[in-house]
Amino acid sequence: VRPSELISGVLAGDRRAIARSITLLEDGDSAGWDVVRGLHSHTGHAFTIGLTGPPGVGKSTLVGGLIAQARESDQDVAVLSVDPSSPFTRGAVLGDRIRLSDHILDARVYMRSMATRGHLGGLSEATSLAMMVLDAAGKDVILLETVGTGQTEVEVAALADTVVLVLMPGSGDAVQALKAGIMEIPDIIVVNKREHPQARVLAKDLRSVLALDRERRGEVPILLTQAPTGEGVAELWTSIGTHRRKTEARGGVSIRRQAQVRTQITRAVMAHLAGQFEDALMTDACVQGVLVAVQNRELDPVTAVERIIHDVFGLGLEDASAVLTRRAATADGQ
Ligand SMILES: Nc1nc2c(ncn2[C@@H]2O[C@H](COP(=O)(O)OP(=O)(O)OP(=O)(O)O)[C@@H](O)[C@H]2O)c(=O)[nH]1
Ligand SMILES: [Mg+2]
Repeated sequence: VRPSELISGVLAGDRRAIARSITLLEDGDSAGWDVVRGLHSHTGHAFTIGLTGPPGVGKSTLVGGLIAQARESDQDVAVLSVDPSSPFTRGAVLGDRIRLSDHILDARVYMRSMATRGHLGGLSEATSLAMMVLDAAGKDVILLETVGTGQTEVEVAALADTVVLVLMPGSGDAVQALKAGIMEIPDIIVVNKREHPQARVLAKDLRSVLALDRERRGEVPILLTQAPTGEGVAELWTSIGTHRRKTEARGGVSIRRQAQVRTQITRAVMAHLAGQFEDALMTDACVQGVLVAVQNRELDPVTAVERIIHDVFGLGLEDASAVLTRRAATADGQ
């Protein structure tokens, strides 16, 4: 299929064209870049909601509830499930599919999972481009589910306009991560499995952690839900709407998007360059010569780094040593 056909297919909302385009992006296929180029001017409409949290807390079940809410207000929905730990899930995660099966026949709900295989820009780049495809396909709401509370997961969730952290009784590690500032404070926190006797204790702990954050104190709603019965889901939907209106009123959505664009692009540049230089380092004869010289103790490692920077970047030796000094200065500053 040619990129031009994929572009017109996506713009018409064709599911196969959407699926094919996202697969190209997962694979880092250059045809995918052409699709992005063609679709970009048709984006900017979709609102994205990120749900992140430890495994098994009920994210997918909540996503099912949120789909129902969006469909009640006659909006087109897409769901992207992103699993950073699993490079081999393509198309659909079966378990999620079963959980979301209520919506499987609805032509205005599109669901898929995504992962990447050795894609240089990484999962967050591929995900943000996939979101662009869904946006161009006319989706009003994109629900982005990521498993986990590590760096990559939070990075992916942060691509959303509203970030919802889902926890349940037993998610103490995540509370500690929030407390230690390792995990960024989300826009909304959900304590799911609220019928559990410890749910209220967790909500209380979270409130005391948030109280430590001067800037956002009192700003982050903590909601209790029971996803399978739908209890609290309407309130979550309302809360997401409130966050959306508040940030839009402050111009916050666009500011956030601007920040995302900057981060995304600089990261992508660095990732692609790093990949390219790694290849060069592995194959370049001069570089290999320098490495052998260090092994044989004919050359010290500092001079070796300077030489390689000189070779690969084509910088003068003095500039190469300035690169080293600058890096040392940055490291000291941290
Ligand atoms: N008791 C109870 N069980 C729930 C609740 N919400 C979800 N579950 C169950 O918890 C299990 C995991 O739910 P999922 O929605 O798949 O959780 P998830 O966070 O998407 O899981 P991963 O994607 O694997 O990280 C399922 O068996 C759900 O039926 C709840 O509020 N109460
Ligand atoms: Mg899930």
